[in-house]
Amino acid sequence: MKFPSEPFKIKVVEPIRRTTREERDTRLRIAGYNLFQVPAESVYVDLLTDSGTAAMSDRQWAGLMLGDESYAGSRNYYHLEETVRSIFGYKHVIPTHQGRMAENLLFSTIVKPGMCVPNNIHFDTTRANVEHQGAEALDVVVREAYDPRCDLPFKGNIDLPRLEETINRAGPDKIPLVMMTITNNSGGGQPVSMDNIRRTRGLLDHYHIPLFFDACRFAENCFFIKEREPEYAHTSILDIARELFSYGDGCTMSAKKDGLVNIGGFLSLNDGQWAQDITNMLILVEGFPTYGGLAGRDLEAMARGLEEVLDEEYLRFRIGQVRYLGELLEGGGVPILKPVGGHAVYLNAKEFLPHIPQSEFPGQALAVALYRDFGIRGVEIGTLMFGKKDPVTGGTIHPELEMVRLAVPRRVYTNMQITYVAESIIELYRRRELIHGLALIHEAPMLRHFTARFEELQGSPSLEPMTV
Ligand code: PM9
Repeated sequence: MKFPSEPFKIKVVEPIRRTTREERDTRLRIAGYNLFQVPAESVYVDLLTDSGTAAMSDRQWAGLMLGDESYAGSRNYYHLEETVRSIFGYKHVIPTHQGRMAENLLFSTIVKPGMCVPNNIHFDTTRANVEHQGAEALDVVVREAYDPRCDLPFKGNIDLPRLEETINRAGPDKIPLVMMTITNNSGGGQPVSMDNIRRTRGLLDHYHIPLFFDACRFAENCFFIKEREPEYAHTSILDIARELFSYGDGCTMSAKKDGLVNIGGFLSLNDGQWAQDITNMLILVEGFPTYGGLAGRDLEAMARGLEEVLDEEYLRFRIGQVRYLGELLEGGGVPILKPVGGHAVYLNAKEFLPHIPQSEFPGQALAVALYRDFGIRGVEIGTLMFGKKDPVTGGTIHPELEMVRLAVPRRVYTNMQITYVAESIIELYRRRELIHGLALIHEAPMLRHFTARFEELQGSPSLEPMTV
């Protein structure tokens, strides 16, 4: 079956509200055209993020009732520790309330000002946490990652010659670790091959530099390895994951993605001294090491989610549903980043809206139009999220990719809702010249996309009032 149907049935439903175009227009104005500021109740299909938005299974909900809320030594921590060790294989397991806290603890412990942290592409919170330490966050993904039309199986791979050049330029002692984001979110949810991971490990061994994974979407990455690297065609997802993590020294994890939970994360690593320093800091800012900012029941749901996410039936449907959306859009002529990633379809805003220059935020303008006309919320991954100030001219350095990400929550929407999304975007594409650019009127010094405010440059196009 090309697009496998849902390997689950629905036991609980959450009604979603239909809204008028007029209401959505008002919401946008109040929100300063920032979709992070729009109340979720005014959204019909919410593809803002696949993070923390999964539907938990009956087994996970049952696990919540087994939460042991003891301050120290909760049995759910030991279950989580055992589960993480059996998949990831690292000695120390440090729970955190979400991924960015794991990043913050790791980088504040081992990264010093003037250092450099290479990654295939840093996600926004990873970049911000590295830069917050006064270090450089450097992206060293293969060149093809920046070409949305280039259809290669592993566009998340690290460019090894560039990595080696960086090590020689900065000096190995200035590189406390190399990160690898699996799958590579900011580059289109693209996977990294086992071959590339093995070679990266080989290179780093030569310079005695540790390798860490940003493991949020590790199961999806492992599924792509199984599908696309022939020698893994008959290996289980669990065994692929075990081999993959064996090439690293540790990982940060936002379990809000492939942990199939609404909150949770962890850091796992081998180095005893780092683990001790991180644990000391954890106690100061997050909580005792056997709960790390979470309730016992959350730890149980996370342990169970990590077991479930390795199920191949689930992954085949999951990757298939995202691919289904991508193929419908392509069929309608809509420019998308190729190949379709693991958790999201990325609209290529530069090609969708060639009449809007990057200085007028075409990605954000497209996301705004999609919400206003159809009640669908995506997220800009482009100039707003990754544009940088030029220290010399004071102008903006635009990122190469200007995209709108449609991230599909896990086990939440039916294929009919996904079809609605595709048909809406195809309709919007037909009248794309009606969409105008935006002017930025407020920005925070860091992670500006969450709170930025805009004005429309030419007012909103007047269309028939539309209820979706
Ligand atoms: N990613 C996402 O939507 C949620 C925040 S932005 C709306 O993609 C990677 C690769 C991520 C990520 C979060 C984090 C941080 C780290 N690495 O959100 O702190 O995609 O749990 O994880 C989001 P937390």
